[in-house]
Amino acid sequence: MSDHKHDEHAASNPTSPATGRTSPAAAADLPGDPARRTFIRGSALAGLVGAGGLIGGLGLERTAQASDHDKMPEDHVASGQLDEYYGFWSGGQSGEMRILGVPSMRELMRIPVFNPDFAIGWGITNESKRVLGKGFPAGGDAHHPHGSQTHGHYDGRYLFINDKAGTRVARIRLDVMRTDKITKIPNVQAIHGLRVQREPRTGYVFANAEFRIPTPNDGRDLDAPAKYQAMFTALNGDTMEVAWQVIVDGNLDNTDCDYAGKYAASTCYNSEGAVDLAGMMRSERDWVVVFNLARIEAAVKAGKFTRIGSSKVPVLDGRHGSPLTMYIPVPKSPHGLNASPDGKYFAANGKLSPTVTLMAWSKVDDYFAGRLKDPRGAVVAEPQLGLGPLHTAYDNRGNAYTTLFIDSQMAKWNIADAIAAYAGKKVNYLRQKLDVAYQPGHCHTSLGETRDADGKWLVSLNKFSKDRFLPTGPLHPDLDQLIDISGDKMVLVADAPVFSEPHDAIILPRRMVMDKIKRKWDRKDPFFAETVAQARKHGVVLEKDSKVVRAGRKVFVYMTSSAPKYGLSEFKVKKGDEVTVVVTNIDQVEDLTHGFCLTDYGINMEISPQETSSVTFVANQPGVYWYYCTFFCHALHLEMRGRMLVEA
Ligand code: K7E
Ligand code: CUA
Repeated sequence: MSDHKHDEHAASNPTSPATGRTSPAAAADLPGDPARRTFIRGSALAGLVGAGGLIGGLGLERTAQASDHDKMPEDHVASGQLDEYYGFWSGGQSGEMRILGVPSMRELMRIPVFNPDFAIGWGITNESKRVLGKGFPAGGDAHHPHGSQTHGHYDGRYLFINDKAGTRVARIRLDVMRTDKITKIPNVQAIHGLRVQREPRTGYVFANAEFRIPTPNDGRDLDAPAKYQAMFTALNGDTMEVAWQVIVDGNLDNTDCDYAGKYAASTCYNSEGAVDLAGMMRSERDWVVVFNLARIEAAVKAGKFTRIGSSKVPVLDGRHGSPLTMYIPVPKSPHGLNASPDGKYFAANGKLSPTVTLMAWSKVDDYFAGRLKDPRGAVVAEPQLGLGPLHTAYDNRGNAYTTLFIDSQMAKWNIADAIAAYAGKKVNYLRQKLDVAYQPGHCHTSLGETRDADGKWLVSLNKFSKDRFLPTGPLHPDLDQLIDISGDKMVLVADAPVFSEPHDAIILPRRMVMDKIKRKWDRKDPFFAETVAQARKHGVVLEKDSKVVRAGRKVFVYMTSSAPKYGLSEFKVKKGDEVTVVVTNIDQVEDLTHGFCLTDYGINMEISPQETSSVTFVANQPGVYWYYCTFFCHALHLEMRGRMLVEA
């Protein structure tokens, strides 16, 4: 009777509405008039800096159009059916990662990463604290989820995500969907852009520091911002240790790398090195900086680096004139950086310029080989797309899709035609513009950051939802819109409201993820191995024994859980004892998770089938305290409880 937890509810709550509210307006199908976009400088700045006015007007101009998808919507996933794709969504300033089904856009699960979470006890259990580290911050600002790759294909080992607020990078195991390593990046502040090495494998995880700070940052230099620095960081994806850092000019925004394992590249804004808005806008051009991985590794090997403060990390100088880097001038304040899945190009998105600057990796080869003198020669196209290009995604048919933040549109354009136009040919590279609602930031295509881009789905991650949903108070959800790109035209098929605020997402085929997923914990899993080892020292067999072991003022309370009972229905400690409760779920039934909540002690944790979870606290309040199961596991779930007596 214990294997039918909430079946009725689980299957009946698809979040994506039927289509019919979409607005692939006929007019928007016509390629925009590039001439109109040359107003960009004035109006884009007004739109971005004084966002209120422009955004305020935009929603009202939209007229809902009947969708041509009247029959079965593309995104319809019936009750009980599985989605074709897994989506991994950043949870933004919630600090978590989320799992969505695509195309239903149903939220399947949340993975706490940088954020404490009472449901599963993240930040409460000893196992999670080992990952989070001592004195972890209260949360995080996660932007960019990416999946580990081998030869440019997802390999289903890990997900990685940045924390801008806490200057950290986290790794999540795909088999159990749990965060297993978090690394604080030294010498820098605010890790923003994040990507993984594709060739030969991940390998490196590349992390951009966005804010420039004094080096070392030890309480000086508020008045000398010219001395501030930002660094590009590479971590080892296997150990999550920092491999090296490169000092750059300007601050780093987004990053991507090639498909050959030779280069990574980052957009830089604020080449002025300013510390206020006006100063950051002064120059007409900023740049993309390309990192030559082989040269950086050789320089590390040759000892051509410094170390800063107590950090062991090799720090190299990659500023202008360094042989390690290439600075490609692009229109000012570029944002997204996106490598095309054919392995040939990378695009810097204009943000304040109506253009995307497309560069060729082969020209980067030429530059480092001395065949190309002017780095600007790496540019092979600079299509004008519309106002506020932020990010670009790709299909497998040579097309690119760029979000236009200010125009609230998705622009589809053809790469080959854009290159031809840049070379002087009269061709129209714009294929379509589709209204989205509203102000899109990232966009992402199914498998679009790998060689396996399949040109089926595009998601537009919109920052504003305004009038699209029942009002939820002053704070509105973001709106992630799913677009079918399998045909010649983009067709909007689903709206998914999302909590603040996913910046980016990736979409993987379900078979590759499902192949790796564990339905129960392995008793030998490293996630709780340390807890198991400690029990062994106490002569406790976690799968069998329920007992209390006292060592001075430290008390270890071991118990099993099996629906609907804990192995101990009571235990005694003394006021002031440091108590460690270790619960092992010996149930074998899939989905039969128990919880352990200790009333009035601020403790809850999840114990999934075959998992061991533990928590340590000081018993500072005398009295009887009930502990109870928080996951509805059985008809007698409410009776699954026991008492802790804290003796005065
Ligand atoms: Cu990838 Cu939002 Cu951090 Cu663009 S960022 S939107
Ligand atoms: Cu165990 Cu509810």
